[in-house]
Amino acid sequence: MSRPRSGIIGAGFIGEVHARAVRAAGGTVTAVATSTASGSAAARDRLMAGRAAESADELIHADDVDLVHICTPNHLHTDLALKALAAGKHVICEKPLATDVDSAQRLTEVAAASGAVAAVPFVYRYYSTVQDARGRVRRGDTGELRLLHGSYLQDWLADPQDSDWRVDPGLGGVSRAFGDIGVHWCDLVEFTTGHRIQRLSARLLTAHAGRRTAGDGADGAVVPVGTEDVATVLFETDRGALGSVVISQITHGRKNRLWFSLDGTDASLSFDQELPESLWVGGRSHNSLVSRGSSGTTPGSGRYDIVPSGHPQGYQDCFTAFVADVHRAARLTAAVLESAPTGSWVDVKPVTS
Ligand code: SOE
Repeated sequence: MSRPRSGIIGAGFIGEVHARAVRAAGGTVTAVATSTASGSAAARDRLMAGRAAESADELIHADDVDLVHICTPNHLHTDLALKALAAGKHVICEKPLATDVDSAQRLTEVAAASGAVAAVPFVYRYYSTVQDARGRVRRGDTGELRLLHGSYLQDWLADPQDSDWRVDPGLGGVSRAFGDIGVHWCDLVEFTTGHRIQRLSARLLTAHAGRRTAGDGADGAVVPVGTEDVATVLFETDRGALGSVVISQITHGRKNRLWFSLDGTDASLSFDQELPESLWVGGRSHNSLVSRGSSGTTPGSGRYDIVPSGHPQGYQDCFTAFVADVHRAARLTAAVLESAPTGSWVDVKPVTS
Protein backbone atom coordinates (compact mmCIF):
# COMPACT_ATOMS: atom_id res chain seq x y z
CA MET A 1 0.00 0.00 0.00
CA SER A 2 1.37 3.43 -0.92
CA ARG A 3 0.46 6.43 1.23
CA PRO A 4 -2.99 5.85 2.76
CA ARG A 5 -5.58 7.17 0.31
CA SER A 6 -8.61 8.85 1.85
CA GLY A 7 -12.00 9.59 0.35
CA ILE A 8 -14.04 12.16 2.24
CA ILE A 9 -17.85 12.20 2.11
CA GLY A 10 -19.22 15.55 3.28
CA ALA A 11 -17.21 18.74 3.07
CA GLY A 12 -18.46 21.14 5.71
CA PHE A 13 -16.36 22.37 8.63
CA ILE A 14 -15.51 18.87 9.79
CA GLY A 15 -14.73 17.51 6.30
CA GLU A 16 -12.12 20.27 5.96
CA VAL A 17 -10.63 19.35 9.34
CA HIS A 18 -10.36 15.71 8.20
CA ALA A 19 -8.68 16.71 4.91
CA ARG A 20 -5.99 18.76 6.66
CA ALA A 21 -5.41 15.96 9.18
CA VAL A 22 -5.02 13.33 6.44
CA ARG A 23 -2.28 15.30 4.74
CA ALA A 24 -0.51 16.18 7.98
CA ALA A 25 -0.59 12.50 8.98
CA GLY A 26 1.14 11.47 5.75
CA GLY A 27 -1.89 10.40 3.73
CA THR A 28 -3.47 11.80 0.62
CA VAL A 29 -7.04 12.88 -0.13
CA THR A 30 -7.82 11.25 -3.46
CA ALA A 31 -11.55 11.99 -3.68
CA VAL A 32 -14.33 13.99 -2.11
CA ALA A 33 -18.11 13.65 -2.46
CA THR A 34 -20.93 15.92 -1.36
CA SER A 35 -24.65 15.71 -2.09
CA THR A 36 -24.37 17.55 -5.44
CA ALA A 37 -21.95 17.52 -8.39
CA SER A 38 -21.30 21.26 -8.08
CA GLY A 39 -20.73 20.91 -4.32
CA SER A 40 -18.24 18.11 -4.93
CA ALA A 41 -16.36 20.17 -7.52
CA ALA A 42 -16.10 23.12 -5.15
CA ALA A 43 -15.08 20.80 -2.30
CA ARG A 44 -12.33 19.26 -4.45
CA ASP A 45 -10.67 22.68 -4.66
CA ARG A 46 -11.35 23.71 -1.06
CA LEU A 47 -10.15 20.42 0.42
CA MET A 48 -7.34 20.08 -2.16
CA ALA A 49 -8.61 16.61 -3.06
CA GLY A 50 -7.44 14.72 -6.14
CA ARG A 51 -10.88 14.56 -7.71
CA ALA A 52 -14.58 15.13 -7.19
CA ALA A 53 -16.31 11.74 -6.92
CA GLU A 54 -19.53 11.22 -8.91
CA SER A 55 -21.35 10.24 -5.71
CA ALA A 56 -20.78 8.84 -2.26
CA ASP A 57 -21.35 5.34 -3.67
CA GLU A 58 -18.79 5.85 -6.40
CA LEU A 59 -16.24 7.08 -3.83
CA ILE A 60 -16.88 4.11 -1.54
CA HIS A 61 -16.29 1.61 -4.32
CA ALA A 62 -13.38 3.44 -5.99
CA ASP A 63 -10.01 1.69 -6.32
CA ASP A 64 -8.15 4.88 -5.35
CA VAL A 65 -9.72 5.02 -1.86
CA ASP A 66 -8.49 2.88 1.08
CA LEU A 67 -10.06 4.85 3.93
CA VAL A 68 -13.55 6.39 3.83
CA HIS A 69 -14.22 9.42 6.07
CA ILE A 70 -17.91 9.97 6.79
CA CYS A 71 -18.43 13.67 7.56
CA THR A 72 -22.07 14.07 6.48
CA PRO A 73 -25.14 15.00 8.52
CA ASN A 74 -25.73 12.35 11.16
CA HIS A 75 -28.72 10.54 9.63
CA LEU A 76 -26.50 9.27 6.78
CA HIS A 77 -23.69 7.86 8.95
CA THR A 78 -24.87 4.28 9.44
CA ASP A 79 -25.73 3.44 5.83
CA LEU A 80 -22.55 4.98 4.45
CA ALA A 81 -20.36 3.25 7.06
CA LEU A 82 -22.02 -0.11 6.41
CA LYS A 83 -21.50 0.30 2.66
CA ALA A 84 -17.85 1.26 3.12
CA LEU A 85 -17.18 -1.74 5.39
CA ALA A 86 -18.96 -4.03 2.91
CA ALA A 87 -16.67 -2.65 0.19
CA GLY A 88 -13.64 -3.65 2.29
CA LYS A 89 -12.65 -0.09 3.20
CA HIS A 90 -11.34 1.24 6.47
CA VAL A 91 -13.74 3.80 7.95
CA ILE A 92 -13.55 6.93 10.05
CA CYS A 93 -17.13 7.84 10.94
CA GLU A 94 -18.03 11.07 12.70
CA LYS A 95 -20.10 10.70 15.83
CA PRO A 96 -22.86 9.72 16.32
CA LEU A 97 -22.55 6.39 14.49
CA ALA A 98 -26.33 6.40 14.12
CA THR A 99 -29.39 8.34 15.18
CA ASP A 100 -30.83 5.33 17.05
CA VAL A 101 -29.23 2.85 19.42
CA ASP A 102 -30.08 -0.33 17.47
CA SER A 103 -28.39 0.94 14.30
CA ALA A 104 -25.31 2.01 16.25
CA GLN A 105 -25.14 -1.44 17.84
CA ARG A 106 -25.49 -3.16 14.47
CA LEU A 107 -22.79 -0.97 12.91
CA THR A 108 -20.44 -1.67 15.82
CA GLU A 109 -20.94 -5.42 15.39
CA VAL A 110 -20.38 -5.28 11.62
CA ALA A 111 -17.26 -3.16 12.11
CA ALA A 112 -15.85 -5.55 14.74
CA ALA A 113 -16.39 -8.55 12.45
CA SER A 114 -15.05 -6.81 9.33
CA GLY A 115 -11.33 -6.91 10.02
CA ALA A 116 -11.15 -3.30 8.84
CA VAL A 117 -10.10 -0.35 10.96
CA ALA A 118 -13.22 1.51 12.07
CA ALA A 119 -12.79 4.59 14.25
CA VAL A 120 -14.76 7.51 15.67
CA PRO A 121 -12.87 10.78 16.18
CA PHE A 122 -13.13 11.44 19.91
CA VAL A 123 -10.14 13.66 19.34
CA TYR A 124 -9.94 15.55 22.62
CA ARG A 125 -8.18 12.45 23.96
CA TYR A 126 -5.17 13.49 21.90
CA TYR A 127 -4.23 16.58 23.91
CA SER A 128 -0.99 16.10 25.82
CA THR A 129 -2.56 17.62 28.89
CA VAL A 130 -5.42 15.11 28.75
CA GLN A 131 -2.89 12.29 28.39
CA ASP A 132 -1.04 13.80 31.36
CA ALA A 133 -4.24 13.87 33.45
CA ARG A 134 -4.79 10.20 32.59
CA GLY A 135 -1.19 9.37 33.53
CA ARG A 136 -1.58 11.13 36.89
CA VAL A 137 -4.82 9.30 37.69
CA ARG A 138 -3.20 5.95 36.78
CA ARG A 139 -0.10 6.76 38.83
CA GLY A 140 -2.30 7.39 41.85
CA ASP A 141 -1.61 11.13 42.22
CA THR A 142 -5.28 11.97 42.75
CA GLY A 143 -6.00 9.12 45.16
CA GLU A 144 -9.54 7.73 44.85
CA LEU A 145 -11.64 9.86 42.53
CA ARG A 146 -14.80 10.92 44.36
CA LEU A 147 -16.29 13.68 42.21
CA LEU A 148 -16.14 14.19 38.42
CA HIS A 149 -17.73 17.39 37.21
CA GLY A 150 -17.63 20.03 34.53
CA SER A 151 -19.33 21.45 31.51
CA TYR A 152 -19.17 21.69 27.74
CA LEU A 153 -20.46 25.06 26.57
CA GLN A 154 -20.79 26.61 23.10
CA ASP A 155 -22.57 29.72 21.80
CA TRP A 156 -22.96 29.14 18.09
CA LEU A 157 -26.70 28.40 18.60
CA ALA A 158 -27.24 31.09 21.26
CA ASP A 159 -29.78 33.15 19.31
CA PRO A 160 -33.07 32.07 17.69
CA GLN A 161 -31.84 33.12 14.26
CA ASP A 162 -28.93 30.63 14.57
CA SER A 163 -29.64 27.34 12.88
CA ASP A 164 -27.98 24.30 11.42
CA TRP A 165 -28.95 20.83 10.20
CA ARG A 166 -28.16 19.49 13.71
CA VAL A 167 -31.25 21.34 15.04
CA ASP A 168 -33.52 19.10 12.91
CA PRO A 169 -34.00 15.69 14.60
CA GLY A 170 -34.51 14.09 11.17
CA LEU A 171 -30.98 15.05 10.14
CA GLY A 172 -29.07 15.28 13.40
CA GLY A 173 -30.88 12.81 15.67
CA VAL A 174 -33.26 13.40 18.56
CA SER A 175 -30.57 14.61 20.95
CA ARG A 176 -28.64 17.66 19.78
CA ALA A 177 -26.64 19.39 22.53
CA PHE A 178 -25.93 16.18 24.42
CA GLY A 179 -25.51 14.05 21.28
CA ASP A 180 -23.24 16.60 19.63
CA ILE A 181 -20.97 17.68 22.48
CA GLY A 182 -22.12 16.00 25.72
CA VAL A 183 -20.82 12.68 24.41
CA HIS A 184 -17.36 14.24 23.99
CA TRP A 185 -17.34 15.26 27.66
CA CYS A 186 -18.42 11.81 28.82
CA ASP A 187 -15.91 10.09 26.55
CA LEU A 188 -13.09 12.30 27.76
CA VAL A 189 -13.84 11.87 31.45
CA GLU A 190 -14.26 8.09 31.12
CA PHE A 191 -11.02 7.90 29.09
CA THR A 192 -9.08 9.99 31.58
CA THR A 193 -10.35 8.35 34.77
CA GLY A 194 -11.09 4.75 33.78
CA HIS A 195 -14.49 5.18 35.47
CA ARG A 196 -17.70 4.32 33.60
CA ILE A 197 -20.91 6.31 34.00
CA GLN A 198 -23.33 3.72 35.35
CA ARG A 199 -26.48 5.59 36.45
CA LEU A 200 -27.69 9.05 35.61
CA SER A 201 -30.53 11.49 35.99
CA ALA A 202 -30.92 14.11 33.25
CA ARG A 203 -32.95 17.20 32.41
CA LEU A 204 -33.19 18.84 29.00
CA LEU A 205 -34.13 22.37 27.99
CA THR A 206 -34.99 23.81 24.62
CA ALA A 207 -34.27 27.50 25.12
CA HIS A 208 -35.61 28.60 21.75
CA ALA A 209 -38.90 26.97 20.87
CA GLY A 210 -38.55 28.10 17.24
CA ARG A 211 -35.59 28.71 14.95
CA ARG A 212 -35.21 29.68 11.34
CA THR A 213 -34.86 26.70 9.03
CA ALA A 214 -31.27 25.88 8.17
CA GLY A 215 -30.11 27.47 4.94
CA ASP A 216 -33.09 29.79 4.58
CA GLY A 217 -31.25 32.89 5.76
CA ALA A 218 -32.80 35.68 7.77
CA ASP A 219 -36.10 35.49 5.89
CA GLY A 220 -36.54 31.74 6.38
CA ALA A 221 -39.60 30.33 8.09
CA VAL A 222 -39.45 29.84 11.84
CA VAL A 223 -39.92 26.16 12.62
CA PRO A 224 -40.48 24.45 15.98
CA VAL A 225 -37.27 23.06 17.45
CA GLY A 226 -37.34 19.35 18.26
CA THR A 227 -33.91 19.07 19.90
CA GLU A 228 -32.45 20.33 23.18
CA ASP A 229 -30.18 23.36 23.63
CA VAL A 230 -29.17 22.43 27.18
CA ALA A 231 -28.72 19.22 29.16
CA THR A 232 -27.89 18.81 32.84
CA VAL A 233 -26.85 15.37 34.01
CA LEU A 234 -26.21 13.97 37.49
CA PHE A 235 -24.41 10.63 37.46
CA GLU A 236 -22.72 7.87 39.42
CA THR A 237 -19.81 5.79 38.17
CA ASP A 238 -19.04 2.09 38.45
CA ARG A 239 -16.21 2.93 40.84
CA GLY A 240 -18.23 4.92 43.31
CA ALA A 241 -17.72 8.53 42.18
CA LEU A 242 -20.50 11.09 41.87
CA GLY A 243 -20.62 13.53 39.01
CA SER A 244 -22.45 16.26 37.20
CA VAL A 245 -22.14 17.93 33.84
CA VAL A 246 -23.81 20.91 32.17
CA ILE A 247 -24.04 20.88 28.39
CA SER A 248 -25.12 23.97 26.48
CA GLN A 249 -25.05 25.36 22.96
CA ILE A 250 -26.53 28.72 24.02
CA THR A 251 -23.92 30.10 26.45
CA HIS A 252 -22.82 33.48 25.11
CA GLY A 253 -19.07 33.84 24.85
CA ARG A 254 -18.22 30.19 25.33
CA LYS A 255 -17.09 29.00 21.92
CA ASN A 256 -16.04 25.43 22.59
CA ARG A 257 -15.34 25.25 26.30
CA LEU A 258 -15.04 21.66 27.36
CA TRP A 259 -13.95 21.80 31.01
CA PHE A 260 -13.64 19.05 33.60
CA SER A 261 -12.51 18.68 37.18
CA LEU A 262 -11.49 15.28 38.54
CA ASP A 263 -11.54 15.50 42.34
CA GLY A 264 -9.79 12.79 44.30
CA THR A 265 -8.89 12.08 47.91
CA ASP A 266 -5.35 13.46 47.40
CA ALA A 267 -5.52 15.97 44.53
CA SER A 268 -7.75 17.38 41.84
CA LEU A 269 -7.03 17.92 38.16
CA SER A 270 -8.73 20.16 35.68
CA PHE A 271 -8.56 20.72 31.93
CA ASP A 272 -10.01 23.44 29.71
CA GLN A 273 -10.22 22.80 25.95
CA GLU A 274 -10.00 26.54 25.23
CA LEU A 275 -6.66 26.70 27.13
CA PRO A 276 -5.32 23.24 26.34
CA GLU A 277 -1.61 23.78 26.83
CA SER A 278 -1.68 23.37 30.58
CA LEU A 279 -3.25 21.11 33.18
CA TRP A 280 -4.34 22.51 36.55
CA VAL A 281 -3.19 20.36 39.45
CA GLY A 282 -4.79 21.23 42.79
CA GLY A 283 -3.62 20.29 46.29
CA ARG A 284 -4.45 21.54 49.82
CA SER A 285 -1.21 23.51 50.13
CA HIS A 286 -0.15 24.08 46.55
CA ASN A 287 -1.75 24.45 43.11
CA SER A 288 0.14 24.39 39.85
CA LEU A 289 -0.47 24.89 36.16
CA VAL A 290 1.63 22.23 34.45
CA SER A 291 2.54 23.16 30.88
CA ARG A 292 2.70 20.62 28.09
CA GLY A 293 6.22 19.25 27.80
CA SER A 294 7.44 20.69 31.10
CA SER A 295 9.43 18.62 33.59
CA GLY A 296 6.39 17.90 35.79
CA THR A 297 4.42 15.94 33.20
CA THR A 298 3.92 12.15 33.38
CA PRO A 299 6.03 9.91 31.12
CA GLY A 300 4.47 9.37 27.70
CA SER A 301 2.04 12.28 27.92
CA GLY A 302 3.75 13.88 24.92
CA ARG A 303 3.39 10.86 22.64
CA TYR A 304 1.11 12.78 20.28
CA ASP A 305 3.05 16.03 20.31
CA ILE A 306 3.80 17.35 16.86
CA VAL A 307 5.74 20.48 17.73
CA PRO A 308 7.98 21.17 20.75
CA SER A 309 6.37 22.66 23.86
CA GLY A 310 6.12 26.44 23.79
CA HIS A 311 4.66 26.16 20.27
CA PRO A 312 0.96 25.73 21.06
CA GLN A 313 -0.90 22.70 19.72
CA GLY A 314 -4.64 22.62 19.22
CA TYR A 315 -7.76 20.92 17.94
CA GLN A 316 -6.45 20.39 14.40
CA ASP A 317 -3.29 18.75 15.76
CA CYS A 318 -5.43 16.36 17.80
CA PHE A 319 -7.16 15.35 14.58
CA THR A 320 -3.81 14.79 12.87
CA ALA A 321 -2.66 12.56 15.72
CA PHE A 322 -5.93 10.63 15.57
CA VAL A 323 -5.68 10.06 11.80
CA ALA A 324 -2.03 8.99 12.22
CA ASP A 325 -3.22 6.33 14.70
CA VAL A 326 -5.83 5.13 12.19
CA HIS A 327 -3.15 4.92 9.46
CA ARG A 328 -0.90 2.95 11.78
CA ALA A 329 -3.74 0.56 12.65
CA ALA A 330 -4.44 0.07 8.94
CA ARG A 331 -0.76 -0.75 8.32
CA LEU A 332 -0.75 -3.26 11.17
CA THR A 333 -3.94 -4.85 9.83
CA ALA A 334 -2.43 -5.14 6.34
CA ALA A 335 0.69 -6.80 7.75
CA VAL A 336 -1.39 -9.28 9.76
CA LEU A 337 -3.46 -10.21 6.70
CA GLU A 338 -0.32 -10.64 4.61
CA SER A 339 1.40 -12.81 7.21
CA ALA A 340 -1.51 -14.94 8.39
CA PRO A 341 -1.80 -17.47 5.52
CA THR A 342 1.78 -18.71 6.08
CA GLY A 343 2.83 -17.18 9.40
CA SER A 344 5.81 -15.61 7.64
CA TRP A 345 7.52 -12.48 9.01
CA VAL A 346 6.23 -9.28 7.41
CA ASP A 347 7.57 -5.76 7.95
CA VAL A 348 4.97 -3.25 9.13
CA LYS A 349 5.36 -0.47 6.58
CA PRO A 350 5.73 3.11 7.76
CA VAL A 351 2.82 5.30 6.75
CA THR A 352 4.83 7.66 4.57
CA SER A 353 6.22 4.99 2.22
C1 SOE B 1 -20.23 21.40 16.55
O1 SOE B 1 -20.97 21.52 17.69
C2 SOE B 1 -18.94 20.67 16.81
O2 SOE B 1 -18.25 20.80 15.63
C3 SOE B 1 -19.13 19.20 17.13
O3 SOE B 1 -19.84 18.51 16.14
C4 SOE B 1 -17.78 18.57 17.40
O4 SOE B 1 -17.89 17.21 17.65
C5 SOE B 1 -17.10 19.32 18.51
O5 SOE B 1 -15.84 18.81 18.68
C6 SOE B 1 -16.99 20.78 18.20
O6 SOE B 1 -18.23 21.30 17.86
